[in-house]
Amino acid sequence: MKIDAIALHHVELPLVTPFETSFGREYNRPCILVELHAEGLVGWGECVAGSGPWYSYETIGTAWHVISEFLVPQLLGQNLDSPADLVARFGRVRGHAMARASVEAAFWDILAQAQGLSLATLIGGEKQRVAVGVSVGIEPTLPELLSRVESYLSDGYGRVKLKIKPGWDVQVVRAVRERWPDLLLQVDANSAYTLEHAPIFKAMDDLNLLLIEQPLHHEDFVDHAKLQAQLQTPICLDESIHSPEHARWALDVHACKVINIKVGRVGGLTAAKQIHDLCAERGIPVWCGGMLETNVGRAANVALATLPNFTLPGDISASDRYYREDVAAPDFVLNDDSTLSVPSAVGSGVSINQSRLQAARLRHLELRA
Ligand code: OSB
Ligand code: MG
Repeated sequence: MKIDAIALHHVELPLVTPFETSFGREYNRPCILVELHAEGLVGWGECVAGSGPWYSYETIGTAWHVISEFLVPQLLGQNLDSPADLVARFGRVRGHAMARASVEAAFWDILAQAQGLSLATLIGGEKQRVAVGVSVGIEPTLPELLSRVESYLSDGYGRVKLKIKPGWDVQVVRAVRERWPDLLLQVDANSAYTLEHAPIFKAMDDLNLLLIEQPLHHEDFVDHAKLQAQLQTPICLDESIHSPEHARWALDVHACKVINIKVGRVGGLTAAKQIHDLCAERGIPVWCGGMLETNVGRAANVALATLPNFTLPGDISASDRYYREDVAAPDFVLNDDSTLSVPSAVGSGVSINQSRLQAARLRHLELRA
């Protein structure tokens, strides 16, 4: 496929409700949408880098720079046979996984269209529905958190993830567990703790949590392995896993028993599939993480989660949990069984709403062969 043109769109949308994690509170969410033109087809990918270097060192600014100066020039006017070909052309780039993943995602969308397949079918997915949950941010008070959880449960979510940080942890999680004894419940610390906090996690060990996500340093495997050895509850790594190699290293040293796969964080769908396959071989369950994506990124997440070893519910909530007016349609709607339906349309299954894109757009760049 000959790549004719690539356009970048920096957009920002207001969140339906502010989202607070251990690194801060967000009211709006930016992203870069990558539009790739080849042989009369148009593919779209979403870059999940944030407004600042909090979750990862990547930001909208670094991603814009790396995509436009280093990734796009590797592709324009070139004939690409496969995603592996594209991945190889980005081989000299160290890091910048979210930038690489967004361009690769647009190429996968085009490839699925060219082959007349849905993205899920193209990558070998088998499910018609994927199990999902909801990630619940830190709230100003416990009563506000309880009413937020209650409202998500009444929407139909069957699995809840609570964001925690020092001072907002055991007591909060215990209160939720006492109110809903059978709820599928997990927590995410976004690296807010050190090994000295081990007693806090031991105190959570009898709360029947599905997993504890990224309690310690965002690059660490060693301390996570020490903590995992003291706990029954599985540790799940998010921030520490940037590639299939990181996944293998983490598993080799028993740093975790579960992995959260995010396409952006691991550098693309090809790498995400490799991590999925490695974990399947080793009996390690995986689930699809989220980055408050628009429907463009959500469609890719839903497709990824159709692979067989995605056995835990993903952070892939329905569209109305994030944005009132998404830049792509149709919206994803929660089914009664806490699942999202996998689009059967050709390609990723969503299309850009041009007027909403233009309304939400802060910056735009077109690059041609
Ligand atoms: O750690 O999983 C995380 C959102 C932004 C950055 C990091 C994380 C998250 C979430 C949101 O938890 C999950 C979602 O998109 O629903
Ligand atoms: Mg996380």
